[in-house]
Amino acid sequence: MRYLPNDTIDVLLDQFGQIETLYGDPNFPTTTDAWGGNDTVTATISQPEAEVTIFGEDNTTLHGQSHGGNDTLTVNFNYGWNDGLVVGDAQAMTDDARGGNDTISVESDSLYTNVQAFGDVAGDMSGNSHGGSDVIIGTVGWRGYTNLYAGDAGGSISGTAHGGNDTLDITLDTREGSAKASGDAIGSIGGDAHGGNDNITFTISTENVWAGGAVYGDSTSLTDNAQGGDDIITLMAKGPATTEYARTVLFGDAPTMSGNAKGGNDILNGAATNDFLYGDGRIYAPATPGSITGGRDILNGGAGDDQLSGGGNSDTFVFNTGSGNDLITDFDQGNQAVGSTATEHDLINVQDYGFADWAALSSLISDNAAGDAVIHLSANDTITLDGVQAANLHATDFII
Ligand SMILES: [Ca+2]
Ligand SMILES: [Ca+2]
Ligand SMILES: [Ca+2]
Ligand SMILES: [Ca+2]
Repeated sequence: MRYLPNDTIDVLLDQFGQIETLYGDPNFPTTTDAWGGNDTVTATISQPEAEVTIFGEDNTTLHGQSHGGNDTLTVNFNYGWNDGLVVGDAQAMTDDARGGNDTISVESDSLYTNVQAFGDVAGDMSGNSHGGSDVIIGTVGWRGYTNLYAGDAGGSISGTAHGGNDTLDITLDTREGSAKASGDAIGSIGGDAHGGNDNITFTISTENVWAGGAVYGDSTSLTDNAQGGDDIITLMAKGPATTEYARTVLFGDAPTMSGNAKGGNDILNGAATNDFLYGDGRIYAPATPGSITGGRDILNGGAGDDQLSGGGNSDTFVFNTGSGNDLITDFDQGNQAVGSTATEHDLINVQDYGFADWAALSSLISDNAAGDAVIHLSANDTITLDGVQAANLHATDFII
């Protein structure tokens, strides 16, 4: 094993249109195993149209037993109209390569600036490679619309590769902007690969209306025999009020699940905005009926009028006082979406409302004109269960 040095690199981009590419360990060996240094790379941008690319190791593939170092990579965006690509380790990883435990900070509240930040690789993870445990802190500024963050890979994860257990903290510090954040990959997770157990906090500004995005616990698609990790996704909203158009979608695993994919057991928390929460995915294409397995997820939309979908398996929906007018789309029906005949038993937790008993709660449940059960938690808070009639609800469906 060759060990590479620990470097400190500081670069100022102070010219209009300046383009810089920085490597913590340039010429990382590709024919022998190597261990990257623990590098600190900082870029500061003070002019428009400047672009920076940083790799904690090198723009190459980590092979064999190679191991990325634990790098600290920072870009300070101080002007606007800038682009950044920041990668904790390399372009790709395969064999038994391991990503380092990196800290990436790309806090941009400057205008028209877009960032892509990936904890391990810009491209794909294959073989039996493993992502590190990375921390990514990102901020989106005014009219940054194509910001992408992933705990492990900008591309896909396949083979028997594993995503690391990462922490992402992304803030849309703007009235107009958007970002996508994934615990593991932006592309698909396939083969026998596993997503890591990630913790993602996504904060949107509600001072206006066009800030929003999408958060994926694992990736944009899970296919083959892929297994989603057990993720915690928390949406926060800062600003004076719930806004009509701030829309964020949270997926415990991935929007599309196909083949024999398995969802992880995820915890999703919405904000005061009107949110969409999916415990597993939204579009299912099982290889055979029932071949996709959902995770046992916990969903809490928070305040606002939220749409909640647990997906397959037995999920818990939690409602605290002031929960707004929410819709559960698939109460006890998530397994049907993947063609399974297995029964599931979802639960609705309304403990925070302090009902005395089932008699008190059941007196507040009635069908609406469409024949769907509506639970009137308070004068301002309701839960509507799409496709379920009040007569079919029982004390055992609730945590009171
Ligand atoms: Ca991860
Ligand atoms: Ca997950
Ligand atoms: Ca909400
Ligand atoms: Ca589920």
